[in-house]
Amino acid sequence: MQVIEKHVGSVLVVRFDNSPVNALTVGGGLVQAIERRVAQAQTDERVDAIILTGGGTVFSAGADIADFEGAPERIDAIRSLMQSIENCRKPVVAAIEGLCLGGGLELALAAHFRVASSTAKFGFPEISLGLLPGGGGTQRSPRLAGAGNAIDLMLSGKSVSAAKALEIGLIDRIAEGDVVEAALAMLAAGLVGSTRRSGSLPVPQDLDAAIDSAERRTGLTDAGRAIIACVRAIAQTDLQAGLKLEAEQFGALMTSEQSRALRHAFFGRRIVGKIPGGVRVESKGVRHVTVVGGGLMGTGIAISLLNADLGVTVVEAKPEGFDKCRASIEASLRRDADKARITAATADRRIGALNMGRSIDEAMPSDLYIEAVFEDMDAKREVFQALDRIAPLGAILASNTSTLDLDAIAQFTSRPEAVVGLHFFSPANIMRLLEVVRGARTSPETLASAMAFAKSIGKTGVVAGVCDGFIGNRIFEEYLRQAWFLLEEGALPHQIDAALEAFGMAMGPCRVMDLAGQDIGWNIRKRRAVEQPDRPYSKIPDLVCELGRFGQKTGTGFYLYPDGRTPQRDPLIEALIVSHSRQIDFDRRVIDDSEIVERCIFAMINEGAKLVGEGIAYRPVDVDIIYLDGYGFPASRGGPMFHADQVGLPHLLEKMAQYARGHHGWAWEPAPLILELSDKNQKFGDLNR
Ligand code: 3H9
Repeated sequence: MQVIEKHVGSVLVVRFDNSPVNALTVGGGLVQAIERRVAQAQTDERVDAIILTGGGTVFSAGADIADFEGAPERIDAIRSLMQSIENCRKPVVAAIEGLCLGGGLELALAAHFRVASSTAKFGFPEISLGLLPGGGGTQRSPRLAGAGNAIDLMLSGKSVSAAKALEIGLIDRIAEGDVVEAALAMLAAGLVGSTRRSGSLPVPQDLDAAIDSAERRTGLTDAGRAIIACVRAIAQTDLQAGLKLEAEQFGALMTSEQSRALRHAFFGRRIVGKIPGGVRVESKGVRHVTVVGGGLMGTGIAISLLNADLGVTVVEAKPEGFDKCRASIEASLRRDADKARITAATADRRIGALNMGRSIDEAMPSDLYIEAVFEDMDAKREVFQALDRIAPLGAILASNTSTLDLDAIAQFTSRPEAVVGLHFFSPANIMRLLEVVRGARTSPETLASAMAFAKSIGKTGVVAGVCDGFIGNRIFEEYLRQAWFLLEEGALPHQIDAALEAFGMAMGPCRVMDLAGQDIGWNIRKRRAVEQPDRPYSKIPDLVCELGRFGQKTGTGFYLYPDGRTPQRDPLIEALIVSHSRQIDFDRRVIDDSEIVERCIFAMINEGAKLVGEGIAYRPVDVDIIYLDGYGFPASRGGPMFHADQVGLPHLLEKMAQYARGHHGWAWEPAPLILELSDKNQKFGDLNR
């Protein structure tokens, strides 16, 4: 059933019934079902007015995003519904409780009157999917709320409260109590009548000023520009012509790679939360967490836990570390209050939820223990043996290791089924990604609970199997390997960074390693020289490290940092690179940007495919989300594996074969999964279902 209808006197109440978010699905028939009810009510003499309403927590989250993958004409049904509502000769009232987003808000705007509960929320999130409001939103919202307010809503994608929506004219009333009862009372009192309340044209000067200011914004996307074009049309044409333009723009955006990539990421973030094999992701109810180790990582983890309103104990043995950790946590929470992100009372409450201990024995009984001490097996052994001794049965024991063998760590306890990896990314209170590492003996309940915990603290949890570097860093190593080879073949750091930043990476690899600390990569390369002598690296980053240039923290790395932050080319490093090429007898050549991008990104894809093939990553989309949420991969490209599907696997293999004939061609052995998919004429996307 798509709608539930009820006659109350002469009013027809139509309640949407499409759990969980009342998506306005065309494929599933909700849109057509609402339109049918509206059409029937027009001719039904028993009906004088119609109320459209949703559920308690969601009026409607908008159009069904899955519909956009099908035939574009399908979407016309939504516009037809909006027109039927607006043109209905009997008053149509939207009674709104909970979330009213995207197409859901457009439906409300097409109605003649909008009454909402005080907790309702309104927004146009389409821009985050690379789209514009395509159900009349670009035309009706400026007429109701003013061009400036409407543009702000559409370009930001953010939601506003019912009070704000009332203030700007997006809705007509806030109801005390039940919204349907309130709508019925208003109809009975003749407050709604049959007059249309779909707004009036904005004053031309206001419209021009709003458009001017929107056009000056930086970072406008294709969707942003299309929104502005549609709002501009309000001054030039009538509503119908404006709606037509909006529909055309929506169609173009919907089929663009940018929007397809963003939709892939939307569903991807939800798919990665699912554990194959029907394991239900549910929490054991984590309320109190002990973090062992109050260094940079432990401090960041503690902040993110306090921000999620959990009780936290941080155990730090070193006196100076103890004081620094407490001070950093307090400073971070106070800063949030100063910047009005939270109230002072919330900051106080969260600071009050922090306990500090000097030894594990001082930890309060916790539901989850997160070890964040330095990367040394003996240190981990000591922590996990102690945790095994003190942690209550049923608690989760987690390690934040990024390089060590989780299965070996689990063996330090008598309960390896309760041990899981929680690999936070630095700064842990900011970065959205959390790799949840599944050890050989981690129980499904522990894994499910760790994933539910990730969601509860606002992180995107992605499951990774045990291997050196897990998913993210194992791929990153191959990306860097190509970047460093490119340096010895003819490229310079600024060229590599510029090429990859133009592709869309948040920061090029030379800058990233200067920021993260060149010594981190150096340590890994030293280890690899012993473990994998047949997979060498370029020596160039080692030469940089040998000069004591570890990046921003030492003031110099690949670049100079005169102001501490902004990279500046350094002739000394460029000379060092050129001289190294000479030493290894390599004739430097001009390398174009497309080769830089292909080699770095294709190496990433190849390793990603190996990880999926080995079962370390459940699905290609897991790799995509890790790269989008943890490594600055451009959102508009949907992640490395989605990008590979756009490039085409046969073309990818061809290019890899070409690079395999070049410098250090051994690094281009194709992942068996790519060969297999390409043979079967399939894509990575086929494995995500
Ligand atoms: C639009 O409206 C275009 C129109 O302007 C024009 C048309 C012409 N469609 O996030 P959750 C699924 S574009 C389909 O885990 P939460 C979601 O995949 C749309 N499915 O819950 C998940 O499925 P599963 C503009 C949707 O409580 C389940 O619902 N609207 C949609 O954490 C639960 O979702 C948006 O962009 C959808 N629209 O968050 C809003 N929405 O269980 C997108 C959700 O199988 N949605 N699903 O994994 C959201 O932001 C969040 O889902 C919401 C709830 C805040 C609503």
